[in-house]
Amino acid sequence: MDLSPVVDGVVRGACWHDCPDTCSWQITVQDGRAVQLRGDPDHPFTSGGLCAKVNPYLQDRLYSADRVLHPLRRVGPKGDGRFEQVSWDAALDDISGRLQQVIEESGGEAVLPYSYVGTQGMVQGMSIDRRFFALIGASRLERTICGDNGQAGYTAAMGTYVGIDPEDIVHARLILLWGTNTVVTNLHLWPYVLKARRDNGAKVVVIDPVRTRTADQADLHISLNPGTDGALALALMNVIIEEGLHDAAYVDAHTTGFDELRRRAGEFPPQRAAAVTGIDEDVIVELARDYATTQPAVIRSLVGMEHRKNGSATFATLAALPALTGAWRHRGGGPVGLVGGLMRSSLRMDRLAMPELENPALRSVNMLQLGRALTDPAMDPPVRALVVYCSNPAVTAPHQNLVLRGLAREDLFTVVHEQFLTDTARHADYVLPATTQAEHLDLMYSWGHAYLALNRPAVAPRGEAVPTADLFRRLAARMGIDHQAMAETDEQIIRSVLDTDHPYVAGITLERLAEEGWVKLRLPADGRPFAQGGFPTPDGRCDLAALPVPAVVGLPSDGLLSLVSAKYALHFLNSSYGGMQRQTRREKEPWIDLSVADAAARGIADGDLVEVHNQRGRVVARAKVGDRVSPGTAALPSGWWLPGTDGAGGSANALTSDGIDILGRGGDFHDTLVAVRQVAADPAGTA
Ligand SMILES: Nc1nc2c(c(=O)[nH]1)N[C@H]1C(S)=C(S)[C@@H](COP(=O)(O)OP(=O)(O)OC[C@H]3O[C@@H](n4cnc5c(=O)[nH]c(N)nc54)[C@H](O)[C@@H]3O)O[C@H]1N2
Ligand SMILES: Nc1nc2c(c(=O)[nH]1)N[C@H]1C(S)=C(S)[C@@H](COP(=O)(O)OP(=O)(O)OC[C@H]3O[C@@H](n4cnc5c(=O)[nH]c(N)nc54)[C@H](O)[C@@H]3O)O[C@H]1N2
Ligand SMILES: [Mo]
Repeated sequence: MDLSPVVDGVVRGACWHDCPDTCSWQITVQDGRAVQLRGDPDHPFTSGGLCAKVNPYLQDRLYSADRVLHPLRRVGPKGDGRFEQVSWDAALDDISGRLQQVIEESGGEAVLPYSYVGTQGMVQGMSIDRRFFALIGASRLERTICGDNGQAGYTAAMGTYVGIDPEDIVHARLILLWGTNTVVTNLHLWPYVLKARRDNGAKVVVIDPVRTRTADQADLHISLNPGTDGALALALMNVIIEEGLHDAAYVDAHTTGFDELRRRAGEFPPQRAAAVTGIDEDVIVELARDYATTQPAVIRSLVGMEHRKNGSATFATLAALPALTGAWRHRGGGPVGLVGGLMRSSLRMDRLAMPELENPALRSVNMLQLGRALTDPAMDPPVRALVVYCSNPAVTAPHQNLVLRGLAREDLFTVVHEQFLTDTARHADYVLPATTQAEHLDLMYSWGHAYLALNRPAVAPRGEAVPTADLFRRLAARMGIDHQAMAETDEQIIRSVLDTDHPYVAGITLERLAEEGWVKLRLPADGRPFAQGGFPTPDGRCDLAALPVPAVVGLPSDGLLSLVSAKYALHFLNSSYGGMQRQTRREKEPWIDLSVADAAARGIADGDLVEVHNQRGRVVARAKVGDRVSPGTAALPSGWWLPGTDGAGGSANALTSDGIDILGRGGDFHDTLVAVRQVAADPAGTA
């Protein structure tokens, strides 16, 4: 079917960002040039609106003067960012030769791919690329930077991490936004929350150590010590069980582990939990009663609180709440988790990477520990070639200075496929130009709703940019890899992903997607997946005590503060935009939230420049002193690119821990302790 760009007309597509909203859009093309972009007004979730980041996509990304449009070869020292333009032929010859040499001398494992969800497109983000690395026998990358701990915890308890359809939040009468900053990170879910408030008088509660923009708009903000959510959840269950507010019939019929849960909850009476969490005892008791007696009650969680050593244990504990109270019985009750599981379980996603091509005996590298992988002398073979695409690890991976030390290795051959000269790209031997969303075809995944979208290319690629899948087809051809897995076209890949008898996908074809732009998975009409039990666990029951009690770790001591570096910057999407003019101007500069008490103890006034530091690095930021965080906690937005030569500013990941969850494989970014000191008083005294 003809899916090529148009000269004149309106083309349907969808946003590429790693964001739960996956907005559908329409691009108007005149004379082969995209002239207008707008959110698809008919898409229930997008509802005609995009966001502050993506509204200027045509100017800021597609037609940006800063785009990488040609292959570039490094001419200066690593990290200097000096390159010369070369032809695709010359670049591919050199790169394929270098990769082959590394493989011959040190084996395929000496090559490490590094990518994440720079695009949520299934073709450009997770298909031909994966096949290529499997076929050359490269080290395998564990893509653990987001969602892993939450998924592991929920799955241990419920057999799934999905929960209910987020659109069913409209039915709820109590909404707990637990460790998620909806207004910033999941903007298009917010109207559903407001609708529930308007139509059902729903109460909106935010549980977050930071008074976020979302907390500002909630009916109640419960601030707690970071990492203590498990203690809070157990205390809530303690009250619920003590007061006989649990749904004994549901517990009896559809769960296991009640006695063990009761024992664990017994260890957290509200008084003790208050001491651990920093929440008033009364608030805990009232929330417990509210949660048990208001139906439907929904718990919306995302990834904010999973990035901790106790992340998966915390999520397993949270999963017991809706089973204990029988929240699942009511439409709009239960958890809303990582909804991507709906697509993972119904589409033929295995037709993307073709896992059968991969040799499971080969070494795997946890992406959270890229710095270690590049610098650890015990790595055998050492990583000699690194191929980065759809990610900017120089900014987004924890323990940034170790990552940078690795990227600076003169004996490391680094290739980066990018749209812009990111901090990672600046360290490359070759930067190869990548297309942006309006320039390539893709089938769009969503982990925040159940709408599948087709992104049709609106315009031809600019310059010499190529889609990710084409890059790896070209490389494979140069390296003489003649495998049928590399011969599939983008269209064929999309067709095979949709080729399933799963009831959710019934009636969804490429033709229909091309016509309508997006289609919702056909979910069961009832909307209450476990009202009658039937959890996808071995015994069909929800395990109320699936993982050990979440340890409380990383609490501050010795004058150190617990640093949360989540996504507080409204105009950044992870590090995308963290070095771009319009968005950095809007965000102004890196800032850090401090409590009045912690600031006073350090002689810091609102508006002062402060140095935030620990054994891993330092960041200079503007102090915002107030009541956004409680004493002991500090909040710094992630996403800023590396500071300029003046050393001001900086990426939160200069400070963050590169450890992993005690039980899982995900990260512990937010279990980071820092010291803070004043470097300059606010010069104008104006802040
Ligand atoms: N504007 C914007 N939108 C985004 C992104 C972005 O960078 N910018 N990123 C996208 C991506 S990749 C993701 S994964 C999602 C993430 O979506 P969210 O999970 O909503 O976002 P985060 O900012 O990671 O974390 C949410 C909140 O968790 C809180 N938190 C941290 N530790 C704890 C804790 O111990 N307990 C509790 N209760 N809360 C805690 C943080 O203070 C933060 O406010 O957002 C997506 N959407
Ligand atoms: N301190 C701290 N660090 C964090 C987090 C946090 O909360 N705090 N959040 C973590 C989370 S949840 C996540 S998901 C990660 C995300 O980390 P990353 O995956 O590194 O995300 P981005 O910074 O958005 O970088 C994506 C890059 O992909 C490029 N790109 C987009 N489309 C394409 C394409 O089609 N082809 C190619 N080749 N490139 C493309 C973009 O230009 C961009 O530079 O960050 C993590 N890092
Ligand atoms: Mo993420």
